This record gives sequence, C-alpha cells and structure tokens, in this order.
Amino acid sequence: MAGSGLYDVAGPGEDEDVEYVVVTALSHDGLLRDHNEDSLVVGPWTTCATSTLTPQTMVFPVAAPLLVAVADGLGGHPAGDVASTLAVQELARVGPTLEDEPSVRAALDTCNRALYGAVARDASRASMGTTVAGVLLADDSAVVFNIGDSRVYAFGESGLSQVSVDDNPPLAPGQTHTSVLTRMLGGHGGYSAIEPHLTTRSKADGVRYLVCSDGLTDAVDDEAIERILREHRGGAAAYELWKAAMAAGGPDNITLAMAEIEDSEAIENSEAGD
Ligand SMILES: [Mn+2]
Repeated sequence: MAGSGLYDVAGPGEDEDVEYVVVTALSHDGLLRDHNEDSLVVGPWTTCATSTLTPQTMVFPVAAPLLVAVADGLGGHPAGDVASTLAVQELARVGPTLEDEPSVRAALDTCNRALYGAVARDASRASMGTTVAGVLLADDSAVVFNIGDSRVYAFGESGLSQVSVDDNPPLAPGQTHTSVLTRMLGGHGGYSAIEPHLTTRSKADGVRYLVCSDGLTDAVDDEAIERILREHRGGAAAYELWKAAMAAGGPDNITLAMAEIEDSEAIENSEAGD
C-alpha cells in the first residue's frame, strides 16, 4: 500500500514506476572573486556562501514538491554572503510547506522580512540584499519564481527558454549586461516590500530546468548554454556549463543547479551504463 508521504514506499511486490527529480548542483568562487557570495538550496540541502568542490547530484522522489533555488548576494553592499545565506536557509525551512504560487510568494515575503530583521539586529549589515531565482517542482506543475537577475531556464524539445524575468534597468548601447538591479530581496535602507515574478507552468515530459546566478549567464550566452544542454545531461551538463564560464574568465561566483524529472527505469538504465 503506497501512500503519498515522503517516507512511504511501495511494499514487496508493488513494483511501481516511480518518478524522481534528479538535481545536480555546484557553487564556485570563479577566477576573480576571493570569496563566494552565492548560496543554493535543493530541498532540505543548502550551500551557504561556500564552494562545492565538485558537482553534487541528489535524487528525490516526486512525492512532495521540491524547491531548487539560487541566491546571489549583492556586490557593492555589505554582507552579501549573509543575505544569500539567510534567503536559502529560510527557503529550506519553509520548503516542505510550499505547493503553489501563493505559498511561494509568501515564502519570498518571509525571506525579505528576515533580511530586514537581520539588519535591524546588526547595523553593519545595512542595505544587504540578494537575488533569488528558482523552481518549485510539484507533481503536475512547476512554479518558477525570481527577483533580481539570477535566472531560471527551461530546456525541452523546442530548445532553451528563459522563464525568469531579469530585474535590470535597460542596457546602454554596447552594454551586454549590468549588475544594477531594479528589484531584490532586502537591499534598501529601510523595509521595502517586494514584487517577485511568479509563473506556474504545467509539467511537461522531458523538460529540464536550469537555475543559475549571473556568474554563468554574464560569461556564457544563451546559444552556448543551449548547445551544452543539447549535448550533455545531468552532472555532465552542470560541469560543462561551469567549465564554459571558467573558460570565459570566471569573472564572478558561478552557482547553478540542473533539475530533471526521470522515472525509476531511466535511473536504473543510466546506472547500468556507468
Ligand atoms: Mn553574481
């Protein structure tokens, strides 16, 4: 008798074709920054302004919604590492309660209040802020959200499409990117409410989600990202994306997570192929 809870499993003889979310994630300083101000959350797991030495792959049954998100602490403000850490820790804490757009919106609001609360307790953190971008993968839908310029991409049969909305001002002629943000979590002198971008997409078979900080997308353009995702899957795709950002000079911290839905049969086949 299989239930819907996370720890309920099929009994002997109940050979169900279970679906899994396979997430490969990494966070790296890049080549020019002396520390990492990006943080990452995958379900209950976080990396908080620290670097993973290698891409980490985690497998979750699609029994409960899974949150995957990246936060990039604001450069030029104090305590960017503290801001991104607070955001992902809050998202990891409330993750199990998230199921739809309103609950994700409320969680982001809680993150924003937590940042201003931390500033109130320690003035050296005044105006600290962070981006956040991610996807909540549920049984039959995906809630994509962001504030700031960290990105979420969907990659499917029709190719790569950015499904987050960059909160940057218009670029000047000749400019290819900017670090100026028009929206963020925290980041202001006093409390400021947020208006995050949220969309609910129906779950489509074979769609893979890429969540990343601008350390990837400022260094590697969409065409190159799409080419890598066509040629590689899972951990290999994550590694190749990181390598491309490093080859382009690694100008910023690079954090990314690739999430793919697979059925148990596909996972067994890929393990057998190793
Ligand atoms: Mn960055």
